[in-house]
Amino acid sequence: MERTLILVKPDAMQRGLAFEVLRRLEARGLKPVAVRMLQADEAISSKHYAEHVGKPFYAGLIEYITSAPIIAAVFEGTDAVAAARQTLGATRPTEAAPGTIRHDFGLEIGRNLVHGSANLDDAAREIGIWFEGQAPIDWKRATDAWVFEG
Ligand code: DAT
Ligand code: MG
Repeated sequence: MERTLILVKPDAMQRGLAFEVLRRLEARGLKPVAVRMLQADEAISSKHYAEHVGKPFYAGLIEYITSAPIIAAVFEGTDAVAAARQTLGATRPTEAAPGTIRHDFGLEIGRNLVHGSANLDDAAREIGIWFEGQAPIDWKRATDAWVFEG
């Protein structure tokens, strides 16, 4: 089954919304298989956001993501990458659909609370970055058969 990398960003941590963000993904049916809290430094953040180097918002993005602790998590499930992105909502909160995390808790693109991998290749790459040396846990959840048909 697919796995995707989620980051609860500093604004969600500072605003006391960290576990609301994680709760929404979990309630959707996605299964947590790895979690860690850390304060990101420039080195790990620039690896994660390598595709954005040189863009006008890059410096602010690195400053933001390193400004407070974050929670990195891996969620597993059917179409986990797309499903998580759907629950997160569009990158710009004012363009995100009602009911999504970014819509319901955010207003500005530079304070959009949460990251989710964009595709399967990115998910594998990002899980490697944030969980180097910490293997996700393959576990059978008691409710799996009620969430996953197969
Ligand atoms: P996403 O986080 O939805 O994958 P992205 O990969 O295009 O979006 O950008 C990464 C983050 O960078 C995004 O969550 C917020 C910030 N960002 C993107 N575009 C921006 C812009 N035009 N101005 C300010 N910040 C931006
Ligand atoms: Mg992205």
